[in-house]
Amino acid sequence: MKKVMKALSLLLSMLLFAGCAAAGGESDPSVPEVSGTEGAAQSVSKAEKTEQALAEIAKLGQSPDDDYRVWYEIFVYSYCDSDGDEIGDLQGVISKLDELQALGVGGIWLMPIHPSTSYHKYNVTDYEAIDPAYGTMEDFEDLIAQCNSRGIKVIMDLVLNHTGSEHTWFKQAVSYLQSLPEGAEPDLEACPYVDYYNFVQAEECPVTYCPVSGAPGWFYEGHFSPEMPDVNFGSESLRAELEKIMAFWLNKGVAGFRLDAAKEFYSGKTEENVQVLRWIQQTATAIKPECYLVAEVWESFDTLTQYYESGINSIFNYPFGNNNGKIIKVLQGAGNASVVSTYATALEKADTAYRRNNPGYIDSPFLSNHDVGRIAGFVGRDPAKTKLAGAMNLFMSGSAYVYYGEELGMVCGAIDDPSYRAPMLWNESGDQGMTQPPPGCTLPEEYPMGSLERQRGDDDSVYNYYRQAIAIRNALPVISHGTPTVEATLNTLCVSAVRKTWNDDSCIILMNIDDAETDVDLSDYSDWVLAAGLSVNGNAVTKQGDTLHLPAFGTAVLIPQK
Ligand SMILES: [Ca+2]
Ligand SMILES: [Ca+2]
Repeated sequence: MKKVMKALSLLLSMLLFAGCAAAGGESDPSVPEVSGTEGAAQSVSKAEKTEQALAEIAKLGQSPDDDYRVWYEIFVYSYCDSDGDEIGDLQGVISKLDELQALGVGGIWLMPIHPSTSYHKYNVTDYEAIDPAYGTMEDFEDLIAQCNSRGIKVIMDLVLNHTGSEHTWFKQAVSYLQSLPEGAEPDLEACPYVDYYNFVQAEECPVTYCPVSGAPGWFYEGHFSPEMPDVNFGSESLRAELEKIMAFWLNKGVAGFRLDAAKEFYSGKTEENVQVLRWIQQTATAIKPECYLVAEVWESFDTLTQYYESGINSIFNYPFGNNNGKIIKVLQGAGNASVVSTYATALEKADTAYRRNNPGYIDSPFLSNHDVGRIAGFVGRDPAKTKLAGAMNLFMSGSAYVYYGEELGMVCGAIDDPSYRAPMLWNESGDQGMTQPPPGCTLPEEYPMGSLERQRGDDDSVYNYYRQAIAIRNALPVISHGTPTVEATLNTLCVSAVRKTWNDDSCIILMNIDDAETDVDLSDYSDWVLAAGLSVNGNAVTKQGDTLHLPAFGTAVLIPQK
C-alpha cells in the first residue's frame, strides 16, 4: 500500500494546484485554505478539480502495508481482452493495472482462472493450471510480478466446495462405480477418488443429489448443479489434495484466497462449516503465515457472526452489502430520520458481534458482486445515491471490496448471473480491450452514467467520486482500521455519525443521507477539524466556525486538531 500511496502522491503533487481543496476547509491548520473555491473551479477544467482534491487528500497520510485495503473484484472474462479474441485475459488485466492504481486499489480478487467447462469457471477441472482462454502460467507469473511492483496484492477464488464434473478425480470415481458389480462396496485402495465426493447408494435420488450415469442406484451430491459435484471434507486424502493446491498458489505469490461457497461445505450445518473454515485458515497460515483469507458466507447476521468462531481472517459482510443489505435499505429510506439513524447503530453492533467471536477479524464490506448485480440498479440508477452507496461501503472498517464497473455506476440489462457479469465499459465505442458479453448476458439499452473514458474528465462522475472516496480512505487509515461507535450527539435527523478509533487515532464520519442540504452544529467539537469532504453534486462540504455544511448526500470526515 505504501508504494501505491507514494506513487499516487508523487503523481498528485506534480498536479498540485496551490490553495485549492474541493473538500473545503475554513480555518483548519491541517487543511489547506480553500480560497475562492468557485473562482478556482471556473479557471480549471473539471478533471483538474478532482486532481487538486486528490492532491490535498494525499497529504493527509497513508495506509500501512497490511490487508485493510481496497480490493477490486475482477471477472477476467469480461474485464479486458489483450489479443483480439474478445475474451478477457490475464494480459488484459496487466494492461489495466496502472488504471487500478490510479483508482487507489490495493488488491485484486480474481474470480476463478483455472480450466473449466463453464464460462464463469466455477467448475474447475484442473486446480493447478490456467484456463487457456485467459492465458498461460507465465502470464500469471507476470501478473503477480507486475502487481508486486505496484504494491497491489492478488487473491484468487478458491472453489473448494465442489470440483467440475469433468475433473479427473470425479471422472475416475464415476468410472470406478460404473465398473463395480451391483451391491458391491467400493474399495478405496482401488479407487481413492470415490472418497473425495459424497456418493451414496439409495433407492431414490436424495434432494440436491444427482444420479451417477451408468451406475444404477448410485447418486452424488451436486448442491449447485450436476456439473458441480460436492467434495467430501471428511476425506483425509481430499484434504491433502486441497492443502497441496493452496501451497501451489501461495508459493506462486498470491496473498491469499477468496473461499467460495463456504456455507455449503456441509450444507445446513454451521458447526461443521466452521470447523472446515478453521482447518483451511490453519492450513493456509502454516504454509504462508501472512496469508489473507476471505470467505463467502451468504447468511443472515447471526449465522454469519457464528462463522467468525472459525478464526477466519475475513468474511464478506452480506448483511450490509447486496440489494437487500443495510446500506441499500438505509439509502431507500433516505430522508427518513428513523431509518437513517439506524445505520451508525448497525455498524457498531456488527463490529461488536464479529469482534467478540474473532478479535483479529477484518470485515469485508461490499456492495455488489458477480452474484447480486449492480449497485446503480439497486438505487434506481440515481447517480447521487450510487455515489453515496460507494462511500458508505468504502468508509466501513475492514477491507472494502469494489466489483469491477461499480466505480462507473454500471447497470445490468437483466436480472440473471450472466448479465451481472457484463463487459467492463472502457468506452462507448467498445474498443480499448472491451470483451464480448458472456453467454446469456443481456446488455442494458444504455449505461446512464457512461464509460470510463467519458467519466474520466468529468469531476461530477461516479468514477471521480470513487477515486476521491478511496483516496480519503487510503490517506486516513483510521477509517479502515478503526472501531466504529455511534456518535450519538451528531447522529441526528438525517445525518449518520460514526466515530472510529484506532490506537491513538480517531475520526468522525458524517453522512447526510437526504437529498436536502443541512448544517451540523459542531460547537461541542471545537477540537475537531474537517479533514476531507465528498460531494455528490459539486456543492462543497464546508466548515465555517462551528457549522459544518453538508450538501445533499454529502459526506464529511472530521479528525482531531493536531
Ligand atoms: Ca483474449
Ligand atoms: Ca458441500
